[in-house]
Amino acid sequence: MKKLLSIILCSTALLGACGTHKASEPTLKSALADKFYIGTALNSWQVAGRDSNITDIVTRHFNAIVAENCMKSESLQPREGEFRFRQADEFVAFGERHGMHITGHCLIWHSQLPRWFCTDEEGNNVSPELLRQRMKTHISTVVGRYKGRVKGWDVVNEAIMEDGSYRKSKFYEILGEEFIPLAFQYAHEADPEAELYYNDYNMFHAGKREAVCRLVRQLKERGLRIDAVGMQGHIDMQYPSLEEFEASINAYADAGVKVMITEFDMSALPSPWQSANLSDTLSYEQRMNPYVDGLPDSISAQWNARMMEYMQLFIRHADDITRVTTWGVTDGNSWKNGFPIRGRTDYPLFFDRQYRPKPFVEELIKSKK
Ligand code: 9MR
Repeated sequence: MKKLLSIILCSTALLGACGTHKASEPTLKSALADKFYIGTALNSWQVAGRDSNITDIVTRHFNAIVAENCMKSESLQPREGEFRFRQADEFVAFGERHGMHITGHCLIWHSQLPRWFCTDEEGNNVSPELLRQRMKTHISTVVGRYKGRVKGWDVVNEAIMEDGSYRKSKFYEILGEEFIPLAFQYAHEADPEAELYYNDYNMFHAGKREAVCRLVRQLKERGLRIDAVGMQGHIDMQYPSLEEFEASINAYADAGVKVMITEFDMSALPSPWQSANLSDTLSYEQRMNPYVDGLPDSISAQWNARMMEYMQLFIRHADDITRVTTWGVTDGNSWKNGFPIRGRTDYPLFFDRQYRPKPFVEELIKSKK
């Protein structure tokens, strides 16, 4: 009975997610093959193949993957000298099994950072020498393990603020600006063939744009390797404008690096940071989580149109953009359901909760037939 039910489901709503497609049918990755890699972030549950519909989407439509969480320092080295590689090993093996471009995310980041890394048992900052040594050990162990297999690394993540100043992270407090070149140096020493990236959000802000371009130039002047900057694309229905985003793509390309759209998703929900012009009669919770039962057609149409405009922008810049990666596979497993407000129902990704491609994805695929 169960089997019968799953056959019926497969042949109706879930067609497309049940492996019933012909190998020759066009997919996202075939549609974009001459433009850039099209990637997705994967969590460990997805890597383990717990949901075969997800596996089917990932292997049919994407040719690049990035680890959503399992390669962050708190996962890889929760205690000093105790490396835990099981999930990262499985992630890399998944990518290799499916012939995908594999990105490691991320070596040095102020968040998801175990406390021991930058502070001693009393909570005081460690000395610059000790931090340099810990960074080197972490980076060379991790990059060294996946040498030749992980094609590129987000070496430093989110180190610069919107106004162009450096984030006052522990790394910055202890080592100053120097922690960034050091991280790039250690990563390059561990795998000279690997591409190295700087990755950050709000990369369309003019202040951050200028500071990141300056950083790229400084690294290059010092003879250090940096191949690309990752523009995390966590956008919403209003912000940023395509023009702002495009100005940053141009600026980074002019600074002499490739551009990657690394964490692409678009929230369909009102943002607590913008004054949402919604009815006062609803409670705050309802106003901020208005589409629990599904996205209304009119909002869905706007959402798809804006996503298409963004994809067309990326396609126009395909000479400079090497990869576009969505931050998750289907709406149901996006981090946006829990951020910046917990427990909402958001619709930010390329595939919906029923594993169906969104209309703009179908349009993109069709446009290449
Ligand atoms: O999607 C990730 C989520 O599962 C984690 O809980 C979160 C912890 O900070 O990190 C998320 O991924 C982040 C990425 O590593 C860096 N850029 C911002 C992403 C969303 O927070």
